[in-house]
Amino acid sequence: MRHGNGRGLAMARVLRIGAAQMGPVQRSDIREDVVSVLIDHLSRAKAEGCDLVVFPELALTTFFPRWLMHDDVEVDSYFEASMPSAETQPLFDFARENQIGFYLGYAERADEGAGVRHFNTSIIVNKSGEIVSKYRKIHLPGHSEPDPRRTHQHLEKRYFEVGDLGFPVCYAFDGNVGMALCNDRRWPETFRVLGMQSVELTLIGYNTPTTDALSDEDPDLRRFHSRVTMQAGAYQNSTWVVGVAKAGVEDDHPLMGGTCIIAPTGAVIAEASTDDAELVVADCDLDQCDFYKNHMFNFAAHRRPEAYGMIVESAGPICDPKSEFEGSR
Ligand code: CDT
Repeated sequence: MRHGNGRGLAMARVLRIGAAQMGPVQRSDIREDVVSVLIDHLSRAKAEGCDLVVFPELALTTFFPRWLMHDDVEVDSYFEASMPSAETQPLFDFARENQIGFYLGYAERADEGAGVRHFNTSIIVNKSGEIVSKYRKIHLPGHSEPDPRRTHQHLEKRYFEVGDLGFPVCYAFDGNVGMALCNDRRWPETFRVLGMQSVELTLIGYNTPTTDALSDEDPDLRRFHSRVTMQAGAYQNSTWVVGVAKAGVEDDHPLMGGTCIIAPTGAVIAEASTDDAELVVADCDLDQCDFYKNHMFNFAAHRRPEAYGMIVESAGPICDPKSEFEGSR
């Protein structure tokens, strides 16, 4: 449906989006200082006329899953027990006072009655400074025990539970907005579940090391993987995608940049040019999703769910004809 302007004319739904690639956050940085960096991004974005700013995954802290920690107090120091909190309230105040929304990734400590739980979380805050949607990361990469073969650890499975909120899509900023976090972008299932909810704008924050801890994978290849998965997700699900990095050398560990804004065509229309703090701005017409949603990717007309059952029957492959052939010889 297109929105009228009261005079019978349809208006395009153009959102000006700021993708706020952040520089590194060091272990020694305190929350108040990180929040003021985020507010600087919001101010610059407001000056450029943005409606919405997208921040990275775990934007308030260093990427702490790279370390093995045994002290629960130390671990909890990276988590937010409430959102907003005294330290993060200025972000919400800025949003309300300046009529600008944001997406924010952070570590969530949830005390919901059945014990304390920990999630890698993102939220969408509207122009009134209200949280309108929450997502808890589903694809947690890495491992739960330290791995001596690795040059750096990736202990997300140790510090976070698998998200329990599915992949929500909410109506905000005049469109259907969904969220994912970092490793989720590598999985087509993420985008398809959002696509099944008619998503028009998909917001993704990430922290991706420039090198792989177990291989000598080329950094350019890793950038390519980040892009190709988001571009495919955008095109195949007729959605804008905003992918935003925390970049630079964080506590001696290089994180890649590559922040970009991708149209429903799959084309990158704006991108960061450095591995440092940068605000990437683009005008995103949500109505541009309609053509693909109505034609090439008209799901109702063309999808064949009767042939897709094995995708949800098990996590791993359900058969391996080559192994079966070799086993029978
Ligand atoms: N934060 C995050 O999900 N990072 C992962 C790195 C995986 S390496 C074990 C990513 O997919 O970018």
